[in-house]
Amino acid sequence: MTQVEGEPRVDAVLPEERLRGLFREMLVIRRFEEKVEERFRAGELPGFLHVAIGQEAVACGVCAALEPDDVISSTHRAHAHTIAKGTHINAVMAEMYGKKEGCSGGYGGSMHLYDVARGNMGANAVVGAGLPMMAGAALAFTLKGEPRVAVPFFGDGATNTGAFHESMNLAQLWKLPVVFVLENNGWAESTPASQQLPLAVEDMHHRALAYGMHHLEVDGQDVEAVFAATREARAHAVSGKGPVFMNVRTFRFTGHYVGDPQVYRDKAEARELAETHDPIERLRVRLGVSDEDFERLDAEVQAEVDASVDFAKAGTDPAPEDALRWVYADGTMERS
Ligand SMILES: Cc1ncc(C[n+]2csc(CCOP(=O)(O)OP(=O)(O)O)c2C)c(N)n1
Repeated sequence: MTQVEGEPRVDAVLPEERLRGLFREMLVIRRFEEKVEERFRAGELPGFLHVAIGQEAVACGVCAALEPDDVISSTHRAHAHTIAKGTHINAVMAEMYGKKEGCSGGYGGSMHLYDVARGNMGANAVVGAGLPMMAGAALAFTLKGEPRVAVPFFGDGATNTGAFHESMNLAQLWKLPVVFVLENNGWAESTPASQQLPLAVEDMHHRALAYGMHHLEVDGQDVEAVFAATREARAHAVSGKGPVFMNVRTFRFTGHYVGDPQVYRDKAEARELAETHDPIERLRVRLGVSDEDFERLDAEVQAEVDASVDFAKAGTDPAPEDALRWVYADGTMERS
């Protein structure tokens, strides 16, 4: 991680208790995603499914470093961000099953998870579409004088969209409190970075330099590093010095979507990556969690995830007559 030039160090070190909490959270997300993958393959879940197995430390490290009033936007790979921002897995699982008890009332599904009360302004299936929303939220914070930051998560593929460049440009021009979090896993669907970007993945900070924006390089498999970088980025952005771009290097252990045969990828290499760059295993070693303690915790977490499936299955189907309810304004907004 590179420290922002001239920035004082902020409280960027996690006490062990919080680190243990993050270890548990990362495990919850991993087991949750394995479970939704299993249930999807069993034909129980409608829609399309993208998991972020291997990227858990990014979501958890970033969200742990934010204040409760800060907001995020997410992508088609949204489960980890949503859980890390505080939504209970029961509400996320119920959303997977299209139930009213889901965090989006059963209308969104995997790619459209949101939870405004917890500062999750929504996952978006349109690549790059969360960035202008977060620039807008940050503009509102600035105009109202509120010390909050807006944080879009996005992938390397999204950095090729117009929405990315417009948002970066305006955010820097107006010194908006945005922390841009690039989850740089080197893939956009089946296209490797080398075929979709004129820059190498490690050189992605040039995207920020083009706008004169501060940037940080972060090891996304190390939750402590992600946390520390986000604390610094947040301090910088909220102090009125302008946005920060975080190039967070991470790995996608699985296919783009559940069911992706990954014919474009060397499977042995992907397997090896999962063995050598697992953020959960890395933290397990760092914390010295014994096999016995891990098994106990894992069983507890697995039981919680299983219970979320029971919760979801017992949920209520949205009524067909409510289908357009969230499409149009409900009349509470006055027209001029
Ligand atoms: C505007 C737009 N273009 C194309 C797509 C199709 N699409 C869905 S995911 C994806 C790849 C996104 O890659 P990246 O932003 O790197 O995110 P990652 O999948 O690595 O998390 C594409 C091209 C889309 N959903 N929206």
